[in-house]
Formats: sequence, structure tokens, C-alpha cells
Amino acid sequence: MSYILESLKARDPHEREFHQAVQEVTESIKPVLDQNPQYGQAAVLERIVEPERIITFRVPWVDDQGDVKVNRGFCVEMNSAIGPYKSALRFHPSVNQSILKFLAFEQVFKNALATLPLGGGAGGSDFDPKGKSDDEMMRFCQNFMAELYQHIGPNTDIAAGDIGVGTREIGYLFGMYKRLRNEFTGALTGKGLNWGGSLIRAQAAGYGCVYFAAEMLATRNMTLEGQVCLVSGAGNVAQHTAEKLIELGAKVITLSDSSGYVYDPEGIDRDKLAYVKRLKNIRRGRIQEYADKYAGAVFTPLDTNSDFNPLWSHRATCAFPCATQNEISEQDAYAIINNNVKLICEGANMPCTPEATDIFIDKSILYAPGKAANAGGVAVSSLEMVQNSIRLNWLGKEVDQRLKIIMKGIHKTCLDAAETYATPGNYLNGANITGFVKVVDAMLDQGVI
Ligand code: NDP
Ligand code: 2IT
Repeated sequence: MSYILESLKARDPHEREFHQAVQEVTESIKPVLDQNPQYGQAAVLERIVEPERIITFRVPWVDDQGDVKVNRGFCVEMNSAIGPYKSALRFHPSVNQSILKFLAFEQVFKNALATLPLGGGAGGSDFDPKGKSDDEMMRFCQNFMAELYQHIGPNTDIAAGDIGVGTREIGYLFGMYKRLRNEFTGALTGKGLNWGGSLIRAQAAGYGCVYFAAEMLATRNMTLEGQVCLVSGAGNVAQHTAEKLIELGAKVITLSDSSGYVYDPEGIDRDKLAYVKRLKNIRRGRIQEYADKYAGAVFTPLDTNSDFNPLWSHRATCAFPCATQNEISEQDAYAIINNNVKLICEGANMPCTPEATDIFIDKSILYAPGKAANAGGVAVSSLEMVQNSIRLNWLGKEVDQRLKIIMKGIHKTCLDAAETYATPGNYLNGANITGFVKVVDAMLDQGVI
């Protein structure tokens, strides 16, 4: 399999994140390929690492000063073997083809693992939402959609939010989509509750991540009650991970954003979390303000020149990286295990470097990859699509119950597949193998496409 990686590196040497995602999957599926020569004969690996389609486009927009700006937009449609592409949209200055290919690749396996009838994709732009007014955000979203609308649709590619794309942005994107298509359809998920959105969608990735963690702890006769938890990020996934942890009696002592992290030894309670939500979602401020407000809390700026993030060096039982890719380095992983952490549950996509992942697996720490642990987000997106199709809105309790069942199912599936392929307890192998087999079997059924 290393030949696949070598050929990808030779062809696209700068796509570091995509290579990392492919390497992780190809290492896990080696025994599956050994036992199933039909996969090799049909060159499924060669095909699965090549996106079905990538569209890049210019996004011109006008800022509040009247100056014309230009960003780059992307739509990566990775694999539609088991259903229409389901994509997340990311707006962040770091966005490039490598990052979106990695996200799209992860999404393919995540959706298959979660038993959703959906393929995988990703989209977005190198646009930086920080410091932009609502009007600038709206103009950018409208111009982005002026191209994207040609490529998405309820039966082709259904988009949702990711970093930098929340309810406000989905609103502006949906408004423009509807205007251009003259159709009110579920081509986007994460919509507002009174125009087609689903209850619990905003909470789903975070809540689902905590449900998954609870299932993992149960295999060691532990619960979340009273456990000290490290959470990184302060956005959608981090907020709702923290919210559910607090509800289940855990003590959350950290949150972060791209400028640094806060450590609150007293624990972040419901009221403090409500403050964080106002700070990040409404005022769009910096997490440092939390430490200015609450006595005893300490802010530490992020040192971008260091491989070590002290957030991960606090004593805790559970760690939930919920910010971005590669936020846990090898050095951070050593700090985590030296502090006796028992569980790492990835709310973000690929937040652990390969070196960090290897350390957690070698030490037999409970480790859940994002494609299993954060699948609650896309799972409830899928439930939003169902509600849109039948033109009904389910109660929040009902959606939450379905989310719990889905996360429980993913947990069991991961463990069963890991056991079948002789790596018991290895959730990473279990997730990759399950997703891979489902997608490539569909590819075999559909011929050389
Ligand atoms: P948000 O934009 O709501 O929040 C992202 C958070 O991460 C912010 O606190 C942001 O800081 C921080 N962050 C982003 N980039 C960096 C960086 N380069 N360095 C340090 N901090 C950074 O995004 P989400 O919460 O939606 O997404 C977080 C992660 O979860 C991503 O990996 C995403 O792919 C994944 N995910 C999201 C799902 C969803 O439904 N939203 C579902 C499944 C996974 P700042 O405020 O300074 O920008
Ligand atoms: O990474 C992810 O799964 C997401 N950002 C959510 C995707 C979705 O379709 O809801």
C-alpha cells in the first residue's frame, strides 16, 4: 500500500494533510486487502484516493470600505458510491486543496461507518471570517454560493458547516441558493430551526462525541461523572462537548481558540459556558476575555513556534480535542499520558498527529478517531435531510435519542471490526475498516466508474 502513498506524494507533494489521512486509512486496512484479492484486482485503493471531481473558483466580494477582495473557493467531491456527496464547508485562511481533500476523504469513511446513505465531500474557502462585519460575511457567502449552487443539490451534494461556517453563514448561503435555484430544498444542513433546520443539529457533534466517550469508558467500568476533562476549541463542537460533559457531572477545566487557552481549576460550569457562547457566537471575541472575567482562570497564549501546547499538560482523566487538525503533537501526547489521561475522544477531524495517535494506541489508552467520535454532526444532518424530505419536524428529544442510538451503534461496530481483524480495542482500525469495506463493496457493485 505504501506505493499508493508514494504515488500521491510524487503527484501532489504539497498535500501533507491529505497524505496523512490516506496513510492512516491504508495502514488500518492492510489485513482487509490481504484477505480480499478482489479489491486489489479492481484497483479500489487507486480509485478511492482520487476525488471524483474538484472544482476551484474565484470568489470576488466587496468589503465595507468598498474595496474589491478575491478569495479562492473549492468544492471537493470525493466519493459517491453509497450516496450523494455530503460535504462540510470550511472558511479559514489555511484552507487549501490538501485540507479539503483530507476532510472529504475522512467524510467518506465517517458517513459509511455511521450507516448513512451518503457519500463524502468537502468545500470552503481561504476567506478569513475574523473581524468581518455581518454585511461582509453576507456578501462573501452570496458570492461563494453564486458558483457553488451549480454543483450542490439535495440529490447531488448536500453542504453543512465546519470551521468558520455556523448558523449565520448557512443562512446567507441558503438564502442565495434558494434565490438562484428558485427552490426551497434541503441542499444545506444546519439550517435555522424555523426554516428547515433540525433540533439538536447544532449540538450534535459535541453531544455525540460525549456519548461515544461514555460508551468507551463503560468498557472499563467507568463513567464520566466526576472526571476532569480537557477540551480544546471554543466553537460549535467544543461548546457542545463541554455542555454535555457538564450535564453528565464531569469537570471541564480548559477551552481554547486560535490565540491560546484558558485553564479554570474551579471548572467551567453552565453559567460560565453560557458566557463563552455569548462571547464566541454573538460578540465573536477572544477566549482570553474569559480569564479577565473569572478570577482564578488563567489564559496562556498559543506559541505557534512550539510543538508543545500546555493545554494538554494539565492533570485530567479525559481529553477532547475539538479545535482543528494536528493540534496534539507527539510532545503533547507524552504530556497527556504522563498525566494519567485514560481517554482521548476526537471532536475535531484528525486533531492528533500520527505520532500522537501511535503513542495512545501503544499505551492502550481509550482512543477514538474523529471519524467515529464526531460522526454525530453528520448523523443529525442526515436526520435533518429526512425531516426535510417528509416535511416534518421531529422533537428534540426524538432526535437526541436517535443520535444516542447512532453513536452507540458506531461504537459497537468499531469494536466488532477491530476484534474481527485481530486488533481488539483499536477503534481506529475498527472505524477505518468498517468504512472502507462498505464503500469499496459498493464501488465493486457499480463497476469501473
Ligand atoms: P468553529 O469554527 O465553530 O470552531 C473552531 C474552533 O477551533 C475555534 O475555537 C477556533 O478558534 C479554533 N481553531 C480553528 N482553527 C484553529 C487553528 N488553526 N489553531 C487553533 N485553533 C483553531 O468550528 P467547529 O467547532 O465546527 O469545528 C471544530 C472541529 O470539529 C473541526 O476539526 C471540524 O472539522 C470538526 N467537526 C465539526 C463538526 C460540525 O458539525 N461543526 C462535525 C464534526 C467535526 P478561533 O475562534 O480563534 O477561530
Ligand atoms: O466533519 C463533519 O462531519 C462536519 N463538519 C459536519 C458534516 C455534516 O454534513 O453535517
